[in-house]
Amino acid sequence: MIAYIGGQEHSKNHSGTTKLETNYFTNGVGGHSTIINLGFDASLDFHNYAFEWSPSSIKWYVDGNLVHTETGSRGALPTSPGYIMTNLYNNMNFTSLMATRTDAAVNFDWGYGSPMPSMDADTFSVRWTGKVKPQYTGTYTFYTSSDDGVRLWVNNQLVIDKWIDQATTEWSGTISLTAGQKYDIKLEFYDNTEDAIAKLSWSSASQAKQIIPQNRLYLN
Ligand SMILES: [Ca+2]
Ligand SMILES: [Ca+2]
Repeated sequence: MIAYIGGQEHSKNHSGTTKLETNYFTNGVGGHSTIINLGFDASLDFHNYAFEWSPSSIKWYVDGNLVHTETGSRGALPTSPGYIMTNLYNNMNFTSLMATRTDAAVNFDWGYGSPMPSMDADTFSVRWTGKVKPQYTGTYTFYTSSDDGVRLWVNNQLVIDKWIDQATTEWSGTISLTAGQKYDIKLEFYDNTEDAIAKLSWSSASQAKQIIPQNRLYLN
């Protein structure tokens, strides 16, 4: 499933930032695009974009207001919630939102590229948010591998804080978790120049180190 919110046109001078495009993909099939007039210029102020998945509907929100609903009448809705929400920004400080989608895991090596063809290859940022549900009780170690900066919160605790330009580097932090409980997770990332890499893994005494898999991630 990819639920997507983005400007209809993308450019550095913010033309086209008065509209959003929503779309969803089921097993890779899209074609459910809807253009929404925002009634404001999204580049001028901070606005909150979100969507909510359930088996029977997907709802898109702007500043807490429902702007669009899909119920499957245009094609089957995605059936799995096992994803993390992804906001893509065309600058390094999360103020120029380009698109919202979901990812099945954070395991990206964009090289000298970027997450979207219409995004610049440098000076972009990505924020992933959702929930993580551990299989075991105990102390978990979370690992980021990134180029460049990275910050990670688990259960609203800042466990990795390396908001710096850097070649690919792995950092880690630990937190105690309880099996089967969902915890808020937020990962922030920026690329300044050259390579762009973002990966998120975990391990515990009972859990071999792995990229946090789709079946342990939730949108909400
Ligand atoms: Ca780059
Ligand atoms: Ca870089």
